[in-house]
Amino acid sequence: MNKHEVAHILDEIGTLLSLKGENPFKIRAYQNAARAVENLSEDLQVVVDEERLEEIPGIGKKIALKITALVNTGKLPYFEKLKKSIPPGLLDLLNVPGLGGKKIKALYQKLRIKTKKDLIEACKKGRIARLKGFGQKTQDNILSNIAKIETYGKRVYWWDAEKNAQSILEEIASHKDVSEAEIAGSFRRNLETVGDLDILVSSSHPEKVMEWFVKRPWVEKVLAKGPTKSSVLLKTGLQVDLRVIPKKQFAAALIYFTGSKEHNIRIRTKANILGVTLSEYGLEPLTGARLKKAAQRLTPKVLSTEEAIYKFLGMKFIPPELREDMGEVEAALKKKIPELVEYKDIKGAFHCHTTDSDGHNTLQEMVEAAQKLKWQYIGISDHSKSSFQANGMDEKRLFDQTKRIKKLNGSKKFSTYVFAGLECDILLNGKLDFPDRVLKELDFVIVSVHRSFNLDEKTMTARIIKAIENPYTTMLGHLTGRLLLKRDAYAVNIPKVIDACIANKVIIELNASPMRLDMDWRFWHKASDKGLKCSINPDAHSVAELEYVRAGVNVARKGWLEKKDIFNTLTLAKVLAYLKKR
Ligand code: DGT
Ligand code: CA
Ligand code: CA
Ligand code: ZN
Repeated sequence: MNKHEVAHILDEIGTLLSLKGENPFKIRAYQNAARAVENLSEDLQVVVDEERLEEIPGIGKKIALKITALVNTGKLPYFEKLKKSIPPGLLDLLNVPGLGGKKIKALYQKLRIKTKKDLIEACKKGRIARLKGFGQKTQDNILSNIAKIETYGKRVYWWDAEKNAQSILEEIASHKDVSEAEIAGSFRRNLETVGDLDILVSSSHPEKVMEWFVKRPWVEKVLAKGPTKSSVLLKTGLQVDLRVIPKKQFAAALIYFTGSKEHNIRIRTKANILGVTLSEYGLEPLTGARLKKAAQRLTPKVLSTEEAIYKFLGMKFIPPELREDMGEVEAALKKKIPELVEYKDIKGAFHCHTTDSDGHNTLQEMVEAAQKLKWQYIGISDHSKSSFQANGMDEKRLFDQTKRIKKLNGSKKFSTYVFAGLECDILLNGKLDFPDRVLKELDFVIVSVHRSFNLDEKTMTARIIKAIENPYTTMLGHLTGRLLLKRDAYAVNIPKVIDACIANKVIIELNASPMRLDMDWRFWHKASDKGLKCSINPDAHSVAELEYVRAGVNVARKGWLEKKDIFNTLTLAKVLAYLKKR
């Protein structure tokens, strides 16, 4: 069992314990251990073999034994027993936003609610509203959240799909009868959520590959099995479609199944103008007058790679993440495809939390982790006092933190420089949570909305623009407050906010948390052309979450952004100069 799978099970144990009403310390121990394992920089198997698990902070003796069992045998009787002791429907209730272990336990004990169906019924009868600790508002929220889950369907975060995708792809690619293997579909296009994984392989023995594929241990259920296409469900609920394609059609099929549908339609039309048809099976001459001329140009080489096919169509290669029919076809015809930002261009990151507010790691741990990532700098921005739910800091705690940051920089203990900042609440009236006198002492200020989401668009837009106009505002945090698959964006006029940021030289963050990815990629291309700068911010609440920057880079690419558009591709010296000037 690899570290992701082990971490997943430890997390699940924490959840199960919370459903049982176990003590919070025990629950937190499992959650911390999950994070420690996920964050491990060396091979988990090696650590287990050398019996060094307990040396890892966050892993105690008891949990170390459980991890060892999981890694060595893939099984854990404790976990199996725990699962059996809880009605299966209760776990499903955890998917309802706003319901945690504690609430679910109360619903079960007091109203015998065991499934989502029970819950809907109880809401409709008004029984939840009457329950102590719940009330009318909670009941309304539960009902609307359940409706939301159904409309969002079974999509998963790109980031979660990725945990399965890479290892599955590698396993399939290493099969001896497989010559090429790629993931296509929305996953390859770096869409923020994916409906299913589409894997394409080329092989001259499709049946053999299919037989083998549906019998993989990670397959939970086979949905369909055919000679060239099969669909399976993974244990995580994600669907994987595998298609086996003859070698000479692979590139055309890869384009077709990468999509998007809208992009495919555009390039197919272009092909028709040239006298050929483009389909998943390749390029073929259209019948009729131009047949001969087109057919002459259709040599096998034209079909050998995606690049060659685009070239045949008179276009530059279009990176998969741009294939959304949002101007990429026109750009490719003019040979003007942007040079998209890459993770290696990133020099550091802002918007990181610590234990000084609601983060899980200390300042030192965060900086040490940034140093391991070879970042030149890290920007610490804990919550401000109005975010009391997130343990926001008052003035005294804020200045205590800035002092410690200065000292840390002075000590030269880490090669990574630390910027002292703040994620400052935008209050209801658009004012910031601290007066200018406090803000001016900081290296940078991110302003974010964390409450009062239910304003009309005009009021919300004016509120946010007022915060942007504060002279100490450096960046705007998670512009719309959306939580993908969970909570819709609040009403706000995004183009107006973009214009206000450009006018006030305020950077907009691309919040790289895989649950947010906010501001949405669909706005970046136009905004950056107008002069908006983007900062790819992990919004990290633990050292492991610094990795979110990778998710942010993916989405920045999808938004056509280049290195020059991204603030945190600047070197430390340039960032220092920029922040000083502001
Ligand atoms: P998803 O899975 O909902 O996140 O989105 P996709 O884009 O992965 O869609 P999926 O899995 O239904 O199909 C994969 C690709 O196959 C899709 O991006 C484009 C191609 N495709 C599927 N159906 C059609 C179709 O009816 N027409 C065209 N032109 N392409 C299609
Ligand atoms: Ca798909
Ligand atoms: Ca599919
Ligand atoms: Zn925030």
